[in-house]
Amino acid sequence: LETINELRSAIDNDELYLLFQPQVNLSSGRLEGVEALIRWCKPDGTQVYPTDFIPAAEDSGLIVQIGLWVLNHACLQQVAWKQTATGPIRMAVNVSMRQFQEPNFVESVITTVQQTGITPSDLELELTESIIMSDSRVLSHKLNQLREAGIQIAIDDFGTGYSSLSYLQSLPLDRLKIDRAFIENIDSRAEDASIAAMIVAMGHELKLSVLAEGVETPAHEAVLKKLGCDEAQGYYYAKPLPAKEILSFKVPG
Ligand code: G
Ligand code: G
Ligand code: MN
Ligand code: NA
Repeated sequence: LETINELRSAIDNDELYLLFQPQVNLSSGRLEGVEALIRWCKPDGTQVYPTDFIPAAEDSGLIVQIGLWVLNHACLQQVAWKQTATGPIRMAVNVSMRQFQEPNFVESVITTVQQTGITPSDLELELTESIIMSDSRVLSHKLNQLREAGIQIAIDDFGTGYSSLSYLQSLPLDRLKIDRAFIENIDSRAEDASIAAMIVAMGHELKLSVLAEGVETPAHEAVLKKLGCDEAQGYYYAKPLPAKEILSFKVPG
């Protein structure tokens, strides 16, 4: 409860901010997009990580307000970047289950898109596999509305759930993000390399782009390139960075 009261005032007092982690195209070696990741700095300087406040924010429903704050700031940042010489950078925003379940979720996203002026296809919503697995007509209706609006959809932490090929085929999706658990030992455990290979093949079969999360070493990258994985994200390229560092970011190698 203490956390919730502090978090409520954090929104009003500008204690929340965003970091952005680069997403790199593995064939062109170019910066393709960024994932927005929320941070909270308390007035006394203490940093609180999302794993320590997102669950409480979900339980209390405060995540709805926080989610809108994130979406608005991420879109404004993308629009500002697009006006620089660097050109467009896709902006990925995490969405929690509670947020997605709000009856006016899609409407609020579309309103934010219009108010910020972001090109809808420059925005990607990251939904967890558990949201996708909540098989319902409401889910597919919401995804179809987002698709019609031109907004992209990625499945985050993919491979940890049990989505089937035929089920995924019925949904309007754009990208699979391979969970970092499968990347960690991709260069040393044949089983993990096989799972990653299967996800890449499955994604491509479904005409989806595939991004590997948690790429930490050149060896991880080498295996993923060999598998034909489209994009990668992780500490090898950069940790989540303040906005002003994104424009000077250079892909290693
Ligand atoms: O940034 P970090 O790796 O510490 O994130 C930890 C977890 O918090 C991840 O699961 C990430 O998806 C989640 N997270 C980070 N930022 C946001 C956000 O803006 N909204 C939601 N719903 N989750 C976020
Ligand atoms: O669940 P989600 O994929 O949104 O979580 C993103 C989280 O993963 C962020 O908190 C980010 O800090 C973390 N992260 C990003 N890159 C790496 C990495 O290469 N290794 C590890 N261990 N964590 C990472
Ligand atoms: Mn994510
Ligand atoms: Na993830």
